[in-house]
Amino acid sequence: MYNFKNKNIGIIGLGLTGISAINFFRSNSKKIIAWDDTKEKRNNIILNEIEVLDLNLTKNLKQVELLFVSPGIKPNHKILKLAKKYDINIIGDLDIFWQKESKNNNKFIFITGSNGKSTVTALIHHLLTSAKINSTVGGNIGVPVLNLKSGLKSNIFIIEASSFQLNSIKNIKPNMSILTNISPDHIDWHGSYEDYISAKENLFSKQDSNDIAIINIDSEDALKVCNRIKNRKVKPNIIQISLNKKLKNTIYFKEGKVFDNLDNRNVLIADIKKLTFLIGQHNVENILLSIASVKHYGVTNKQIIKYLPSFKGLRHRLELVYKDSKLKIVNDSKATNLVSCKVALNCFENIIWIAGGIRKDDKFSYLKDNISSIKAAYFIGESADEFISYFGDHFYCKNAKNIKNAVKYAINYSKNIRENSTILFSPACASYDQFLNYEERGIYFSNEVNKYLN
Ligand code: UMA
Ligand code: ADP
Repeated sequence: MYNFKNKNIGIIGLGLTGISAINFFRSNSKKIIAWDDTKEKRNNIILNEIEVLDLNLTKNLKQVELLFVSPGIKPNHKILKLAKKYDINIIGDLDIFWQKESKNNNKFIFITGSNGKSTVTALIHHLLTSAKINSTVGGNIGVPVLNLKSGLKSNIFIIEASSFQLNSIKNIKPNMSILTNISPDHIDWHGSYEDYISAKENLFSKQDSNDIAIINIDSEDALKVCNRIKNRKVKPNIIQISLNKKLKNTIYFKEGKVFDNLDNRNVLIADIKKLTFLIGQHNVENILLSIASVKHYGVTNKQIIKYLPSFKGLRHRLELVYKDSKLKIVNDSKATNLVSCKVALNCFENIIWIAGGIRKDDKFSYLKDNISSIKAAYFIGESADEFISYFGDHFYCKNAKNIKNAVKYAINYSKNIRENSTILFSPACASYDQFLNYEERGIYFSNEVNKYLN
């Protein structure tokens, strides 16, 4: 238990999470000292009761008794190193949220993974609310957990948790933890792939036999996490999900159909085509995970058949932004790594691909089996030439520099091919070289398409 009252609280990072922390601590502490490395963010804080002081300076940091850290701040940030040196407690938003809400009659589903977190989080929320079960959604999906309103007598909190947030959690013990998959991502933040994996694994570390872990074991490293949990003395009940392996007590997919075998009765739920408009095998994985989750909270197979088809997917994830008889244009701006890009490339033929931005620590050879379905590519941002040097021997490539040019070139190219084609914007890279985030990038892409085609 943390005691905030009568304490001087330091806050680093004044983005969405930092502001949510200010709002929480304004009535829950003695004094707030805030800092952001960006001047513009510091200047935006005009609240009288908050002091903005450079916490990189020891004399300022020494006034702080508890240091709140925003998720984007790397563990090797100077302020965090100094705080450790002076034994100042460091806390993130998930632990405060846990302290605030776990004493009530609430239940908690936490979702993590390298890809598919937001889709699974939103789908679980959709199914629970459709079945009239109280639930609230937040976390990395875009609503800081400290902004979530408590107050309902019993509520299910559905929280998307990033590896950044999970890196430093101390007390969180979800009733249900879900791992969608694991592949390399955010290595620059964590320092190594091993540290990235162990941050995700933290989500399961306090769970015991009263709790549930749902794990998609199709990625090698998620299987390893699952096996480590199985080998623990104190452990949660595990539901394994797989598209490749035959498993007991699970929700599984066979020959186009989804089956419920959670209590060994092997009941057909429905043909996947009747359950969803979402495309791609990865979405089948997301659906199996989500069904396994909501069944535990009482949603029936009948309700799943009724409500699942109205989940339309999230913006910027394989979002169809244009369609005519010959051409589809798809915005997949949220594909910020090669794994999420590959699942998109797997969905189409005759692809005119737009990609690029800030590369992750992954290898282009991961996409070698997709080369035959790509007709041409236009690359953007700081990694454009790296893409061209790998893919240039396989299909037509051009450095378009930015999205505006890429959209224009791609649409012109599509006019010259006879087959039905798809312009796929699946960048496989982070957006920060040219945009604030993936959402701004996706909106810009869709606007350019609209400008050009209307
Ligand atoms: N900052 C510093 N010093 C630094 C780094 C950042 O001062 O060294 C400051 C920036 O100037 C900025 C602030 O910190 O003013 C930003 O804080 P933040 O990066 O922690 O971001 P928030 O605005 O608080 O948003 C965070 C999540 N962002 C990150 O983890 C990077 C959002 O996820 C999340 O929706 C939000 O909290 C609410 O929970 C975004 C994300 O990209 C979508 N997440 C990553 C992902 O999904 O891959 C993990
Ligand atoms: P996250 O919140 O983990 O980033 P999203 O649901 O927002 O996941 O999807 C991010 C990207 O990953 C999108 O491009 C989407 O098409 C792709 N994706 C979604 N689910 C999966 C999955 N299970 N495996 C691989 N890629 C996925």
